[in-house]
Amino acid sequence: MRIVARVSVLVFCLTVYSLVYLAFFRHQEGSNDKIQRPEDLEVLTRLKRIEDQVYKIAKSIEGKNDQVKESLVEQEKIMKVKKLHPHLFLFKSWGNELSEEEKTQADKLFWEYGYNVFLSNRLPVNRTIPDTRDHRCAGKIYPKDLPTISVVLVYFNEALSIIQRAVCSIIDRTPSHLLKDIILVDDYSSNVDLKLALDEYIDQMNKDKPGLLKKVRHTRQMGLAKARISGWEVATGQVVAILDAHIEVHKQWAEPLLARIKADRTAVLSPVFDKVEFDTLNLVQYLPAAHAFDWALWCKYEHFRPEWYQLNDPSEPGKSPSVMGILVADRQFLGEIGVLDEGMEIYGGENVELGIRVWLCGGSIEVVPCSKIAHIERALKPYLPDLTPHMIRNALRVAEIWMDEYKSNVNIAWNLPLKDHGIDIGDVTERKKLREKLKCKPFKWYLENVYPQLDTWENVLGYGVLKNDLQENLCVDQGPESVPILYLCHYSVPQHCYYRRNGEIYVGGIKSHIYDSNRCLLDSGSGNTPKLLDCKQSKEERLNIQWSFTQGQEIRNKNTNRCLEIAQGEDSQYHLVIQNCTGQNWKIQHVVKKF
Ligand SMILES: *[C@@H]1O[C@H](CO)[C@@H](O)[C@H](O)[C@H]1NC(C)=O
Ligand SMILES: *[C@@H]1O[C@H](CO)[C@@H](O)[C@H](O)[C@H]1NC(C)=O
Ligand SMILES: [Mn+2]
Repeated sequence: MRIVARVSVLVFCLTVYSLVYLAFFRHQEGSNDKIQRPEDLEVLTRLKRIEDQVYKIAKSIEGKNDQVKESLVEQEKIMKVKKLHPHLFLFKSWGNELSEEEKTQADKLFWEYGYNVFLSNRLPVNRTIPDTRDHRCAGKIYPKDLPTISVVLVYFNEALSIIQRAVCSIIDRTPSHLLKDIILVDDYSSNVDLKLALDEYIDQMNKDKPGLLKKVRHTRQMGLAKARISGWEVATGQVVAILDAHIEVHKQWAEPLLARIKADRTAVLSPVFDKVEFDTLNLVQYLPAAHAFDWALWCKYEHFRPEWYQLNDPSEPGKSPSVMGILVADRQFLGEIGVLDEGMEIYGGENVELGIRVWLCGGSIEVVPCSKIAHIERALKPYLPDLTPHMIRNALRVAEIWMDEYKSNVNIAWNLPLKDHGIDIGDVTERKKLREKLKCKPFKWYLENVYPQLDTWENVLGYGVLKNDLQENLCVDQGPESVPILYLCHYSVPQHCYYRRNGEIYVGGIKSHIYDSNRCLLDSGSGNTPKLLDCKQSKEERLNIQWSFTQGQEIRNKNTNRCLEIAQGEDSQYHLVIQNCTGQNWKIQHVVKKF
């Protein structure tokens, strides 16, 4: 059977200091689609249908030993991509005029850092970038007596010229009486120029303004959350901005943030990012959007709430369920609500944890359109393992501490059993105590008031692979088009099925948001071929998408009374069919509520 693959675009949280787009081909179907930007929704929806390969983007910081082992695997995948598309990345729209020697050098640097260091080293560190703010921003007047700000830049194996450009932009574009210090947090980088050469640069900068630049260098990998906390600890400004180091701040980036926090010290803020292309280092303007996530706790862009659109002024701050990672907050308030969860490992989920905690424990999150930051979206970074295990672990931890009766949704999203999944989430007692001490609201409040677009999945009864007991090595699979198939069990997304109390059966994943539609199994009423179609559309057309199913028994369509069964075709292979019920039995992998 042909192996079918489709592309999914995963959007990782921005704040990933070594976020790595590890682009490798996963030869299987996947529908783990993440939405990029509201204005890209249409494009992405279309892409989802036609794209044909899975680009998995991954990143991680890993303990040395694991890294060596796993990096070999990752390296192999990257080599494969490299071989298939030698110039796919760096030279697609840049570098035509370079000599072969320069190209080789640029390519080497690119594979080392995941962005164009060759070019970065040749651009002025004080380059100007276009003003991409809404035209209303330039006319805004901010109070004179704003709070002071500390800027924390967290990085791991960043190029020196990139860090210098970030620092330079902050110094040039923040009013000097407000800029208290810039704290460089090195989470155990290995590249040499971040040692002596960076120290020399710091000394030189501090000649003009002693103490302006500070460096925290860790002697072992702390992971994103702890590295950020360590920067917060050193900060002395009234406000602290915790940023990536591969950024450049825009003109007047600080004033709108400081003014908001002056007005409300419990507001935790995010600027709006522009994209800096990894190859040309050119800027692509992004429009403001809220920051949010799905039940796997992958971050995604989200529409603002309707009230924001009613303002009809895109320069106004908008409420947001979460942050992508970059955050700006009153330093003391951030401390009062527990900064970040130190129990988070490596990467992932810590931004969602912050978002939920801030909202539930007395604050709010806002995206501030007049504050803009240009951020390099890396193309890839080799030598690093898959971050998924860390994502899962951290997501389960967030669920356990914050999500009350909804915590099982994280298990469902990752297709893990509800109990005994065997994943160690660390000690959560301190964080649970913090939640009690701060008298935080229940998670239900968050779902109802802050992020109602999240589907609560309350009526999901069963999830996981779906097997017929006549052929237990075969699983129901979404198949290539709109016809579900039987396929050797591989337990990944295309085979993830869901049974809901309303009788719907999804094949090939479940969407986290109510505005998205799932793919429903249906009996077209004639013929023997089952179909898989958009649920909302099927409902409108009154197609037969409701099934009665008891775990371990038949799956019978409520309208046509026919069953989902398997039958041997002329090729002697088993196929998925719809036919008069003959008493075949099905089991779904995990049961949420007995059915
Ligand atoms: C950048 O720095 C150079 C050297 O100090 C200076 O001549 C130039 O005017 C600066 N450019 C900008 C845009 O500030
Ligand atoms: C299926 O059952 C219906 C109703 O019992 C019957 O009319 C029909 O002939 C059956 N079809 C087949 C293919 O056996
Ligand atoms: Mn980043």
